[in-house]
Amino acid sequence: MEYIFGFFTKRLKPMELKQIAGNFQLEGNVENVQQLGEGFINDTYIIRTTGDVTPDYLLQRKNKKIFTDVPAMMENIRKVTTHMKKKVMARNGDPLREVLTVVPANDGKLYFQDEENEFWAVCIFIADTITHQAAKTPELAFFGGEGVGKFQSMVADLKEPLTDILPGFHNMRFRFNQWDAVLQKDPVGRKAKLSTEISWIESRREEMLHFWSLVENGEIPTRITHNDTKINNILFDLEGKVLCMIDLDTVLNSTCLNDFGDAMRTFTNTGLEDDENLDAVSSDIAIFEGFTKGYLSQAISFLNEKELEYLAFSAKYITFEQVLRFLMDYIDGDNYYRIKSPEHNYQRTVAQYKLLTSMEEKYDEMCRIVRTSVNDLAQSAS
Ligand code: GN1
Ligand code: MG
Repeated sequence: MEYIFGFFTKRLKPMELKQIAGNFQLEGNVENVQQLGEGFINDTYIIRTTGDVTPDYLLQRKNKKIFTDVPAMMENIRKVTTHMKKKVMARNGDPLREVLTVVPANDGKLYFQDEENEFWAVCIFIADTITHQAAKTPELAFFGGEGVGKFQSMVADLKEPLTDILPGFHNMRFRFNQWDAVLQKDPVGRKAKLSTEISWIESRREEMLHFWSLVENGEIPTRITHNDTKINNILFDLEGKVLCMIDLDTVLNSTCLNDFGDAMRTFTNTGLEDDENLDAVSSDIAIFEGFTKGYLSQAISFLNEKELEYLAFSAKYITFEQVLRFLMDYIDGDNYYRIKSPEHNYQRTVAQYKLLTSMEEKYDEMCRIVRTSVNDLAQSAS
C-alpha cells in the first residue's frame, strides 16, 4: 500500500481502478483508467473507453473526511444538474456538454461504496474544452464572468432544497471559531513562530465578521451558489466562451458574492496560488474589470443593492478566508489540504496574503469599476 505525502488515501493499481469503474453504468468498454490532475481534496481519474463513439468519464474518490455525507452531496448535484439540463434543452443547447452529467452506479445510486467504505462517483468527461490556471486577457475574464453569472441565474429558481453538506463553508464566524480552537490547541507547536502571520488574521477579524453579519441578518441574501469558482473549475469551449462549471461538490446555499470573490482570487492573480516568488503575485485590475463586466451582464438582473455594494469587498473576503484556511491548516498540522512539501501550507498562506494586500491597495479602484459597470448597464437598459 502506498500513501501520497501528507494525505492518507491509498493509491490504487490500474486493475483495481478498472474494477471500480466496472461498478458504474458506462457506455462502451473501459480501455484504461489514469490519474488526472492533482486535486487538493479528492482523487480524480479519467476512464478512457475504446473508440471514439462512447464518451470518456471522470472517476473521483470523494474525500470522506471532508465530505462526510457523500450521498447527500451527490443528491445536491443531481438536483442542480437536472434543473440546469431542462433549461439548456429548452433553448436547444447540448445538455451533455453544457451541464455536468452524473453517471449512476449499476445499482442506480449516484455513488459506489467500495470494501474500504470509500465513496466513488462518475460523471461524463466533456471533451474538446480548455481550462485555465489564470486569466491572461480581460476578454477571457469577461467570458468567465458571464459563465459564473449564467450558472447562478440558471439555478436561481431551483425550488428543491439542497442539504447543507458543509456547514459553515464560507461563513466567517464558523471559520473564526475553528481558528480560535486550533490556536488554543496548537497541536504541533507551530504557533510561537507565527505571531506576524497570526496578526494578519486578527487585524482583519472585525471587518470580515461585519460582512458576514450582513449575510446573517439577511441584508445580503443567500441563494444557490457554486462555492468553488476558482478558474480551473470552469470549462471553456474552443471559442473561449464558458461551456460549463465543473466540480459541483460544493453547490450549496450561500451568497453569490462568494462565487464572485473566489473567481477574483484566482482570475486576477498574476502569480500562482502557492507562488514562491512573491513579486510575481498581485491582483490584475484589468482582469477584475473584464470579469466584473461579464458577471454583471448576467447577475445585474437578480442582485440587490447591498450585494452590489459589497461585490468588490467579496474578493478581499474570499482571499482573506483562504489565507486563514491555509494558515489554520498549517498550525493544525496539515490535516485538510493535500500538501507537496512540509511547508506547503505556509507557502500558500504567504502567497495568498500577498494577493490580499494587493487587492487592498487596489480596493478603491475595484469599487469604482463595479459602480461604473452597474451604471453603464443601467444606462444601456433604459
Ligand atoms: C479546494 O477541491 P478544490 O481543489 O476545487 C477547496 C476550496 C479552496 C481550494 C483552494 C471543499 O478546492 O474551498 O478554495 O481548494 N475545496 C474544499 O485552492 O475545501
Ligand atoms: Mg473542489
